[in-house]
Amino acid sequence: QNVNAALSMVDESTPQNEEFLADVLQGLSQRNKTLPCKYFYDEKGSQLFEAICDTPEYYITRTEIGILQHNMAQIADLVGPSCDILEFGAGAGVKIQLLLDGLKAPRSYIPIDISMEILESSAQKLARRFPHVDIVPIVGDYHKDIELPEGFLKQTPHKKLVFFPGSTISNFTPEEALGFLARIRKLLAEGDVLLIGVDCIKPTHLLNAAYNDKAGVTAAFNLNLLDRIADTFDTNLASRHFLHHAYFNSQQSRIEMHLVSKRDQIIRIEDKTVRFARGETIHTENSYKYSLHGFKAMAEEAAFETNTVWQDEDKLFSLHYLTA
Ligand code: AVI
Repeated sequence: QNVNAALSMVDESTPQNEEFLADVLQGLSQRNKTLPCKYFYDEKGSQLFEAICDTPEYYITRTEIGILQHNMAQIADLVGPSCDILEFGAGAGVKIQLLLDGLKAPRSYIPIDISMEILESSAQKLARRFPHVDIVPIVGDYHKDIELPEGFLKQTPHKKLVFFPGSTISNFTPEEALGFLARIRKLLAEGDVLLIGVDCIKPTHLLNAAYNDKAGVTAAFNLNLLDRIADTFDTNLASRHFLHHAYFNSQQSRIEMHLVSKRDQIIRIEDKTVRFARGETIHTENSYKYSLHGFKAMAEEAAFETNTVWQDEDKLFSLHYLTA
């Protein structure tokens, strides 16, 4: 049995309904209404996200997998033998399996995720496939300060590899992304590695297509946030009165996702009311796109050495190998 019990509840920030409600009301009371994208991922939202990854327009997942497959031997040589892998967000999918298969005798895999259930099911799955790897799930929220148990990372002389795939960093603002990189850097000792997937700037029509897939999966993903609010709170909010809208904002180098009100409406959520004019939007997500140079500059500002970067042939996506 190579799954250790979750080491500790390092963070008690599992989004409780109270925090969810406070965030919803705070976001909707602003002049430019917003909702935090981290609330996309309830059970239905997580399933929809998986489905987005399989749409023909959303190139990110399959391109990153291709880059990992194509360069695994070089990645394994760079990392060397016997490392400990940390991942923010629990991966049971293809990407972590490629790493666990391709690296030279990884010792342990430490997934850090907000959801104990997701951690447990992915850990069990991986434990069966990789009996020689120690799986040590930890409950924690990487959007906040990452507090690993005292001395946890310093207790072995082995190299640490932090894996942050999927361009999840894109959903932070550049300031937040820099702060996140700096926090990871502080967890690492000299020579440790951050292997991070970052989506690249590319022609606008490709970006717009990726966030407006023909089958409407991304639209359903965006609208599900309203269903989640409606299912959780006492409200007259109904997702059918909103439309999905996503476009590339080239000034800010980001995809913006919005929910557009189809009509004038007054929404009551618990004991508060929010007014919408027809056409008014709720800004639900940003997905920043980086040039190689732009991301390297940010990594260096966070005190990483930029080492090697791999891309696919079409230069859609990048995988950066950063060292502490
Ligand atoms: C998770 N994240 C990197 C995705 C992205 O591309 O920004 C979330 C997503 N939103 C719409 N489609 C996918």
